[in-house]
Parts: sequence; C-alpha cells; structure tokens
Amino acid sequence: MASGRFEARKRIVFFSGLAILLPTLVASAQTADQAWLREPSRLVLFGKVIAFGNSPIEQTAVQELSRSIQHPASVKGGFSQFALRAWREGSLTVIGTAEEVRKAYPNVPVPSGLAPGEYWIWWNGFDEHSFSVIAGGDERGALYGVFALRRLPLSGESFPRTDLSNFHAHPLRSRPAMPIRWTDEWDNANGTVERGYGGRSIFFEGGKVRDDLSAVGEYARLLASVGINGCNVNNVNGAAPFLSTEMLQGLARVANTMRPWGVRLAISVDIASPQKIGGLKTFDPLDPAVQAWWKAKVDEIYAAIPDFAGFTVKADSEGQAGPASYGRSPADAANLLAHALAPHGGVVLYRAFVYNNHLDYNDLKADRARAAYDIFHPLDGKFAPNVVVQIKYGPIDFQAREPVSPLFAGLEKTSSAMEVQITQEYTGQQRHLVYLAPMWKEMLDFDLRAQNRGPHGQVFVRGVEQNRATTVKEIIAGKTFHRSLGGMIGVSCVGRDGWLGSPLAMANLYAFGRLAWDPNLSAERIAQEWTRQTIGTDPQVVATVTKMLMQSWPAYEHYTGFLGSQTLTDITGSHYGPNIESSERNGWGQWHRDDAQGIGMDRSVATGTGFAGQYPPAVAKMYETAATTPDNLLLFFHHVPYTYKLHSGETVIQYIYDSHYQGAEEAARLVDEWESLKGKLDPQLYNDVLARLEYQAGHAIVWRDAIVQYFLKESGIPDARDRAGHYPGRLEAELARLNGYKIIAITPWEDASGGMAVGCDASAAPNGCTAAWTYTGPAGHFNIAAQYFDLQPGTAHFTLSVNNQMVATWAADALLPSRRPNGDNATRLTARGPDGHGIELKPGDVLLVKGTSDANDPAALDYIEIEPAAPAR
Ligand code: GCW
Repeated sequence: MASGRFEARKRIVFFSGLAILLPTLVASAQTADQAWLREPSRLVLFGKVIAFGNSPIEQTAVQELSRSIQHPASVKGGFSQFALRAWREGSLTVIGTAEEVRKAYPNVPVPSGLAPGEYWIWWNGFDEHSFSVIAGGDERGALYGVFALRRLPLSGESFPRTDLSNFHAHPLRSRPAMPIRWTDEWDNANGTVERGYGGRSIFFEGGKVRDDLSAVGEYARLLASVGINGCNVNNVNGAAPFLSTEMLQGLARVANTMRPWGVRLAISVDIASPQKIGGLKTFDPLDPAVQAWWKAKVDEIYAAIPDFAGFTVKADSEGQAGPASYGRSPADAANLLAHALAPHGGVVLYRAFVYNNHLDYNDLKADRARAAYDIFHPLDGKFAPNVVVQIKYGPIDFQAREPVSPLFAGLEKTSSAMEVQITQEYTGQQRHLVYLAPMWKEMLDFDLRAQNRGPHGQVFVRGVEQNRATTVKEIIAGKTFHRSLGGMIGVSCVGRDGWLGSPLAMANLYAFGRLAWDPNLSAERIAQEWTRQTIGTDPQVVATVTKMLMQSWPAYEHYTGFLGSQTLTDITGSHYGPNIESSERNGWGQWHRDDAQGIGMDRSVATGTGFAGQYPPAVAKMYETAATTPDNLLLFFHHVPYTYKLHSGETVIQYIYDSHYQGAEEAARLVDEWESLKGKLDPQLYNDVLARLEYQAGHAIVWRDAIVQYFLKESGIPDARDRAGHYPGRLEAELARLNGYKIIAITPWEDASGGMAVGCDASAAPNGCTAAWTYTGPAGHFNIAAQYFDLQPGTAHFTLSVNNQMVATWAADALLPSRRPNGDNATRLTARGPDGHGIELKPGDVLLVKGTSDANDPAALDYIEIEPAAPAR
C-alpha cells in the first residue's frame, strides 16, 4: 500500500549568488482540522435557540448553530446586513422535525410531506418578536438545515435570496436527491488504509478500534455538513475480523460517536465469515446453518448498534471469496445478508466490481469492461428489496476517463448506487491537484437513454425516435425505474494527516457530499462555495482557485492517458507514475492494445468484444463506430491506426504529442495562478500548496516525456511540431563525465529520458559521485532543472554547481510510492538563481551535479536541463 505524507517541500534560500534549497517539513493540517467549517459562519444570530426534542441530532443542531454564528457584538461591518434585518434581539429560533413544529406551533405553515433529510427554514419577523423555524423531514433534516444556513452567506447566492427576511414568503427548502449518501473507507484493523494518502486510520490501530475517537467525531461533523448520512468504516478487502464480538463492541463506540451527526455506521463484510470466523464448514449462501449464522450475527450487531446502516460486500473479486465457490450467484449472496438485515431496516450494498483478473490477453473477444453487466444484468429482479448494487462509475476501475457503466441502465428492478473515488488512487494520489467534481458531473449528467425503447425494444416507434432523458443521476436517485433506494458512494480513505493529506484535495470530499445531495449543482459553483469557506472570500482568490480546480482534471487527463486509453500508469504496482506496458499482456484486462500501427480496444459489436452493445440502443449506436464515438473515448471503443483523423482534424499520434505538451503547460500554469495569490492567503497554506503544485508541474513533465517518447518509438511517426525526442537544453546524465556514478537502465525505459540514468553506489563512493558537463550554449541567464529519482525511504543529497560555485543543494527525502528509480519517483527541481532571475552561464562553464547516496537511495540522476529564465517568481 502506498501511503505517507507528501514531503517534497523545498525552500529556496539565496545568498550572494548562491541558492540553497533546504528541505523543510510540510506544515500539514492536523486530523482535527475543521476544513471548510474552520471559519465561523457569517451568520449573525440574536436571541435564543431551542430544540424540541432531546435527541442527540437535534441537540447537535442547536450546538452547531451556536458554534456557527458570530456573536452580534463581534460583527464588523460588511456582512452584518445579511442577518441583522432578520434575527433580532428577543428572537427565538426553534429546531425540530416538521411533526414537532406542527404540534407546538399549529400556525406555522410547515408543509406536509417533508422527505427524510429535507429541511424547511421559515422566518416570521413581522410580529413583535422575530421567530425562526428550522424544521426537518426528520431530525437529520433539521441538522442539514442548520448547515445550509451556516453555508448560505458564503454560497455565492445574490443578496436578496440570502436575506433571511425572504424566508417568510419563500422558505429555504431543499431535499436530498437520493437516500444513500455514504463514504466508504478502506481502513484495515492494523491502522493502515488501502489507497489512503492522508495518513493512518482515524478508526483503527493495532487490530482494534482506537481509544481516542475524537477525530471520528470531527469527521462525522464534516460529513453531516454536506449531507452525508452513512459511513462504511472498513476495507472491502479482508473484512472477516470486523465481525468478531470484540470488534463489534469497538464499532459500537464508533457508531455512538457518529450518531449525533446523523451519520450511520456501515461495515464491509467477508461473505466467507461463517467459515473464517464462525467455525462452520461452509459459507454457501443457501445453507440453512449459514443463514442462521448471519441472522444471529446481524441480531448481535443491532443489539449494540440499533441504527446500524448495513453491509458492503466485495465478493468473487480480486481474491475475495464469493458465492461462485458454490456455484451460487451474487443475488444469492446479497439476499442472504439482506434477509438477515431486513427486520432491522439495514441494507446491503453489493459491489458490481466482480471480474476475472486472469483474462486471456490473446483473446480479442475477452473484455473486463463487459463483466459487471454480464454478471448482474441477468440477475435483475432477483435481488431482495433492501439490496443496492454498487456500481463504479465506469466499467473498468476509477480511471481518469471512462464511459459511464452500462449497468446503470441494465438494472430496472434493482436499486443502484454510483461509486466514485474521493481518494485519488489513479488520479495523482493527492500529490497532484485533480478536482474530480467535473468528471463526476459528466457521469451523473450522462443520458443513458435507458427507456428509449418501444414495446418491442425498438429505438423508433412509428418512425419517431424515442427520446426520454434517463440520466445516471435520475437512475441512481430511483426516479427512472421507481426504486426506493439508491445513491452515491464516495471512497474517501481519510486519515490522520489532514484527512486527505493535501489541503486542496478536500474540495473533492466537499463536492462529493454536495453532488450526492443535489447532482444538478455545477462543479464550478461547488468549487466557489468550497473556496469561499476554506481558502478566502477575496474575489480574486475565489476566481483563481475555482479556475485552478476546474482546469485540474483536464490537465491531468492531458498529461496522463488520452482519448479514452485510460490512465497509462503502473497498474500492477503503484497506480501512480507512467508505465504503459504494465496494462498489457496480463490477465487484468486494462488493455489498450498498442502496437506499431495503432492503438485501442475494439469493443464494437460488429468486430470487437461487443461491450458497446451493452448500452441501450441509442447509446450503443453512438459507440459502435469510430466515426460517431466522441474523441475522448475513441480508444476505449475502437482500435485505430495512429494516422486516424479525429473529429478535431488531428491525427491520433499528433494528438498524443500535443495533448501531453498541453497538459504539462497546464500543470505549470497552476503554479503561476497560485503564485498570483501571494500575499492574499495564509502563508503556511500558500507555501504548502505551492510546493505541491511545483512538484506536480515537474511530474507532469515526467508523464509527458514518458508517453511521448514511448509512442514516438512505437509509431515511428515524428511530431509535426518537432518537440518529441528533441530536448534542446537537456544534458543527459549518462552522457556526462562521470566520477563514481554508473550508468543504469531504467524500467520501464520510458520513465527516463532516453531510458538511461546514473546511480551512485554508496559502498563504492562513500563521498558521493559526480556528473559534469561543459556548457556550449549561448551566454545568458537560465534556469537549471535537475531530474532525479527520489526513492523512499532513503535520503540522498544533491548539489548543483557552476564552475565550482554551488547554485543549489537539496535532499531527496520525499515519500513517493516505489523503491526503485522509475516514473513514480522521478522528481524535478528547478534552480532559478538569485531572486528568480536565472543563473548566469557562458560557453565553457562546467556544470556539475554531485549526488551522495545512502543505503536506500542511490542519488540517481536522469538529466539536467537548461531552460530560459522565466520572469521572476
Ligand atoms: O481500484 C482497485 C484498487 C483496490 C481496491 C479495488 C476495489 C479495495 O486498486 O485497492 O480494493 O479497486 O475497488 O475493490
């Protein structure tokens, strides 16, 4: 598992012509970080706040309102207008369920039929005393109303709407779009978190629930603030130990901690538990002893956790046991659990992530993308009512670009939920800024045209094309097929290091909750809301951070995968840096099938795997031919020659070159944009994020060069704009005058410039190794970038000098995913000279890098690169 904090922060100190790059620790936020709830709301409240009931959730709502508001005495100009007209001295605010309000105040026009979670906020200031009501369809609704109110002054809505006096004629009312809005955490009992990049578990340590659960309470508050109502706390892999009686006692404490925030506990279970921990000989779902075991276990759970939400199941997938062992179906397994949970009101989230990871690469009909639909579609109608099939947004696995899963349209008699990843497993692991809401929105808004069939399945009925919109967001909300369950699941994997380990990544957690509540919100509007609450309200800050967030996913897609070829990362290892062939010639089925002539998976019905035919007819027709498939998914559905012309008019190969140069430039621009905010932000946040963005810009170049040089070699077709394979200012380490350094081949070769680098063997060269070049370019001021490999856990040291004058020194002490030099840890450092004006060079100058290795890190160096000095930063 790759985890650990990102610590590549470098501080550059210059003195008299000398630049020293000092490593400094990242000042990272603590777990108790209140994220977007850090600042008090700009809400001003007078008078008393009371709740009708004594229930923990209503009490929380009262406390939260008191915690959120500013005391009138502390209000300094500006925003006071917002509230003063509405919340007056002697006023009363009541919080409760609609029913409680109705009973206590029959004259208050609280509407009937508020849904669970829905809130209604009303104000009456025309009597002697101002009187406000925050009513909920249930207690949670009242709490969500408080958070909505808290957020309102910063929501970006125009003033008249946020003037509370408007709430008399137009009460503030909103209901969640879908009932299931959960995060999934992939925490292990030993305290590690699978695919977590924010430190160790907030829930578990040493095989049990942690004694101190204060972070869990803070997390539940964050979740509640955006309407999340469930949290599955343990990994879907290896879940058997979580059903032990001792563990359940600990889990009851977790549930108690989250309950006041309306967040219900769920856990992942191993379907083989009756055998693994129950002492039975079998876990066959149809065996009466197995059924009795689950019933007793579920009763035990509810005795300790009366509002337990349910189970998540990963079975027959990636080594997890499943019903296939007994020739039983996922429906048999899901229903086994569902029947045990039903009397208590619990649900089963059965994951559709079931596939064979031993596919035959040589079989052109084999296709992992088909698996979920092939397995689950025939079972539609066979699942118990409290089963929800949990479907990853795309048919493969959380890639930076996938089509929406056809299974959403393939289950009409079964509730479904869409699973997205907040933790950025395949999208830069929080070291890269990638705001995912725009991608989730594309999925949610995608119209599957699931009901566009006539009575006999035909697309046209009496010559009229059927055209009813059936978007994914409507399907998972239960609207399209009239289901009572359904929703969104966000795989979050938070930890003790500032939740996600990176401040700007928190926008994804926020956006997940907001979209699950209202999938019609725009990604941009959510970004603005989050920025105002978290980073600052200065209009330039809001505009710039929003722009950066919105640009980040397209940038990442540009410098990693392309045209639907998926993230071309190391799929059998880190899932982080470039490794193009790792997807090929193995059973995992994440193939893109590139060869010297072309690239792409043929998933058409006519000549390919038939996957395109799993979509409803109108969508299937679109994906069936290359000509009608959108460019950004072309290679997901079709195998085409590199010379194939896209709709844009470019050839595929030229697009590969262009998009990667574009993506790296876009990543560099994120640095500039952030720097334009200098002086307007909290300095610690500013420096922390700046270091991350600089790292990202460097890693985007690693990605760019890997993909570009690989496909240049593979296709043999030159870049029309002459960049691929030509790096005018680059001085390769393997061509330098080496002292101590030895030439090493990098695997995969595309992860190093020219496939080669140099490494320093500490035992042979205890005092370090050097690589020297004589500068032959024009005289002037330049930046000098060094491309080195920063292995963990070691710490190598480097210095860069010109004519024996040191211009930079740095330590390779970041915690990056792998332990041998490759694209996971290739890191770029740019020395910009005193005051950022560049380093003076003239022909004949000797450039020298000295690397001092330690036992775990050979101070490997790929190249240095002389770049034009950028304007002072
Ligand atoms: O993307 C893959 C991850 C696994 C994960 C699996 C899943 C929990 O690499 O770490 O296992 O998906 O979703 O089950």
